[in-house]
Amino acid sequence: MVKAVAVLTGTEGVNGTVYLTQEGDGPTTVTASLSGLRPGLHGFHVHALGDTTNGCMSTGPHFNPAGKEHGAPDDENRHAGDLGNVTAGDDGTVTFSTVDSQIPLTGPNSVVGRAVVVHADPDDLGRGGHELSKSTGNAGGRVACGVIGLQG
Ligand SMILES: [Cu+2]
Ligand SMILES: [Zn+2]
Repeated sequence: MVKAVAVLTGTEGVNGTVYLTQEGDGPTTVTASLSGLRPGLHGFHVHALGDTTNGCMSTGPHFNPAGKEHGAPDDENRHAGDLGNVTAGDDGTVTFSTVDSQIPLTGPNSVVGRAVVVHADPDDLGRGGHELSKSTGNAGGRVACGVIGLQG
C-alpha cells in the first residue's frame, strides 16, 4: 500500500487535507476534507506541478500525460487530473471520497510531487460551451492547493 497526503492551504481561509492510497496496481482512493469554501460546487483537480512558489498559480495546468481534453472523471477523454467537483455544504466544509484509476502513486504517471487544487467555481466538466471548458472546465480561481507527498 502506497500512501500520500496533500495539505491544502489558500487565500480566504480555505484549507484542508487530501489523502491518497493505492494498493498495488489498483485504483487510487482519494479522501478529502476541506473547510472555508463558499457553499456549492468547486472544481477539484490534480495539477501537473508541485510548485507553490507563486501560490497555486505555479502548479501548472491539469495533470495530462496522455494529451487529452478536459472532461469529467467518468469520461474517456479527460485529463488524468480531472477529479470533477467537490460540494461544500452551508457551513463551507467538504467531505469527499472517490476512487480513480488515472492518478497512480507509483510509476511514470505518478501524481506524487504534483498538486491538488480546489477552485472558486464549479468545473463544467468540459460541457459548458465556454472557451475554457475544454481546458480547465472554467472553474475560476485557485482558492487552495497542496503538494502531494509520500506518507509513511
Ligand atoms: Cu484545477
Ligand atoms: Zn482538466
